[in-house]
Amino acid sequence: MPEGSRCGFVALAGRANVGKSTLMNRLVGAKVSIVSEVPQTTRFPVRGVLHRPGLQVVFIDTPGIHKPRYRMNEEMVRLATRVLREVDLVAALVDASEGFGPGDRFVFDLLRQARSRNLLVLNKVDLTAKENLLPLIDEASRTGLFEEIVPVSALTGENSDRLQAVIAATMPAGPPHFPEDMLTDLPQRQAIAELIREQVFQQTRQEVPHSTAVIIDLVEPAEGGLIRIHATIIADKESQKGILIGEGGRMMKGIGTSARHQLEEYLGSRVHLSLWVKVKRAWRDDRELLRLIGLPVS
Ligand SMILES: Nc1nc2c(ncn2[C@@H]2O[C@H](COP(=O)(O)OP(=O)(O)OP(=O)(O)O)[C@@H](O)[C@H]2O)c(=O)[nH]1
Ligand SMILES: [Mg+2]
Repeated sequence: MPEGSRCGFVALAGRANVGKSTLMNRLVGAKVSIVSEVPQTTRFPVRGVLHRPGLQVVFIDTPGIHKPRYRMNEEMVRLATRVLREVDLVAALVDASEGFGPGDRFVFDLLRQARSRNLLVLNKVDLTAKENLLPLIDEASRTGLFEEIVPVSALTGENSDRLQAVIAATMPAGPPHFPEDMLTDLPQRQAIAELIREQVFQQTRQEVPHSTAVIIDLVEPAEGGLIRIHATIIADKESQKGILIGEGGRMMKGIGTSARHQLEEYLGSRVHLSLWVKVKRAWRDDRELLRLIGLPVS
């Protein structure tokens, strides 16, 4: 072990949509986890690794903690809660522009039960006046749960250096866990599915994002250095299939074009992407399918 080397695991936790994935990408300095304005975007823990001389921090972006209505969501919340007990530090996030609500207090209760070391991140400070932070800092201090309270904007990067320094200071001694150039351990197929799903989440509305999943059917090198990808978007109703395809196939085309750009950037080569839409009723309660999309139902 290199002398003075430190390495630790840090969970990013909180209710849905507070900016956990945006913050992880900011701290790691690369796009590792997908982001959208739709709550419950992240469906399973995603690891992102920060490398500094003598220091490695393995961040674990977790699904937003929420009231589950389907087996899929039960599993999302179970995985997120389990991570709290497995890490050296929990960075709990709240949306500072909204203040604390019952969802945040529920997360605080989980932290208390997990007996984790915690710090509190007041995110989205770009959306609120500084004086609104004081009552939040006050209330958070009174819980006795947090070693530090750090206001940041994951979107603009404001104060994220300070957050990084606070986190780094708490990391235990130990050798690096991941090789130097590894930013995530997400398997390539799953990363591809996530990038396509991100476009579905960003381009559709209401219930459609929540009722879709993406399955990768094929990834293979083709002539001219091209990578051929076949993927199926699963919907749970005919009507959602209709929305996903759109008038004259317009929605499918929009999702396909932006997903292809994202995939080309991620894979560093040209991509030929074919997308299909299939209806599979009640897939969110289907163990087989959940396993296929990376949610190992116990
Ligand atoms: N203005 C502002 N928006 C932010 C900030 N951080 C995240 N967002 C936005 O908030 C929305 C949710 O961000 P995500 O990073 O997907 O949130 P999350 O906590 O990972 O959400 P789930 O995975 O659904 O639990 C997106 O539209 C982000 O662009 C911030 O600091 N400021
Ligand atoms: Mg997320």
